[in-house]
Amino acid sequence: MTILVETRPGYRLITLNRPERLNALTVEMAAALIAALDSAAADKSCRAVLLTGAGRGFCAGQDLTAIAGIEPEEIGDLLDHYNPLIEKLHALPLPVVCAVNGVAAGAGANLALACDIVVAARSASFVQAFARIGLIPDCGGTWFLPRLVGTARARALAMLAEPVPAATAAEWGMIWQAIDDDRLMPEAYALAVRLAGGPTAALALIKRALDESEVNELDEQLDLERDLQEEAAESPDHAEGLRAFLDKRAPVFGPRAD
Ligand code: T3D
Repeated sequence: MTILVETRPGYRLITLNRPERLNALTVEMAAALIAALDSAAADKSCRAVLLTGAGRGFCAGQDLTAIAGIEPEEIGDLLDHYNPLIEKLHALPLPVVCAVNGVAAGAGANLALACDIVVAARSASFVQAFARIGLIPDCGGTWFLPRLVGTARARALAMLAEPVPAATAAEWGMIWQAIDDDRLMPEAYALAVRLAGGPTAALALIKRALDESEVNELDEQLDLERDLQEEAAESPDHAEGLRAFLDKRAPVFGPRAD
C-alpha cells in the first residue's frame, strides 16, 4: 500500500509509504491521499489529521522514474492529479499537522507546506528541487513559498534548489517548529491529540479566514471576520469555552457538530 491510514482516537494518521523511494509520489498515491482526506472529513469522530512519511524521508516529490520519457504535455496532465490533492489538503475543514521526518523535496516539500502546522525533525530538510531537473516549483510552491518566507528567499530557494535545514525553515517562518529527531513523532501525536480536542468548528473557520486574507482588502477581511465570528459564536464550543472560563476550569469541547 502506497499510504497507510490509521484511525486513532480523535484523529487520522496518514503515512506516505514508499520508503525505498523516499516516499516519492505517484498518481495512485495522490488518489489514495485524496480518498483518505475525504474519509477523514466525512467521519464525525475525526477532528484532526496527521501526515508523515515512512522510513528516512518524508517525500522526494514526483517519482522521477515514472516521468522519464513522457511527453511535456503529460507532465502538465500529471498535475491534474496533484493539484486537487493540494487544494483538498489546504481547504480541509479540519486541522492538518505535517510531521516531516526526513527530506522533503520537490512536490514533497510543497505537500508539507500545504498543511496547517508543519513540524520537522532537526535532521530533515526542504528542497525546492525542481530547477535541478529544469522544472518550476509546482504543487503550490510558487504560492506558498513567497507567502511564508518572502519573495527574496522564495526566489533564491526556487532558483538555486538548495536544501533548507529544518531549524532554518523554522527560523524563516516556513514551518512551525524543528524538533529533535527522537521527539518528532511523540510531539506530533500530542499536537494532533490537542487539536482533536479543540473547538473544531472554530479551527475550520480560522483556516477560512486566514486563507481569504490572502486576497482580501482590510475592509473585506473585517466584514468576513464579523460573519465568521457570528458562526463561531453559534457553536456549542463557544458556549462551553465561555462557561469554562467563568467556572475557572479547562474547557471540554464537544464532538463535531457539522
Ligand atoms: O507534473 C510533473 O510530473 C512534474 C511534477 C514535478 C513535481 C516534482 O516533485 S519535481 C521534483 C522531483 N524530485 C526531485 O527532483 C528530488 C529527487 N531526489 C533527490 O534529489 C534526492 O533523492 C534527495 C535530495 C531527495 C535525497 O537524497 P539522498 O542522497 O538522501 O537519497 P538518494 O540516495 O538520492 O535516494 C534514495 C533512493 O530513493 C534512491 O534509490 P536507490 O538508488 O536506493 O534505488 C533514489 O533513486 C530514490 N529516489 C529519490 N528521489 C526519488 C527517487 N526515486 C524516484 N523519484 C524520486 N523523486
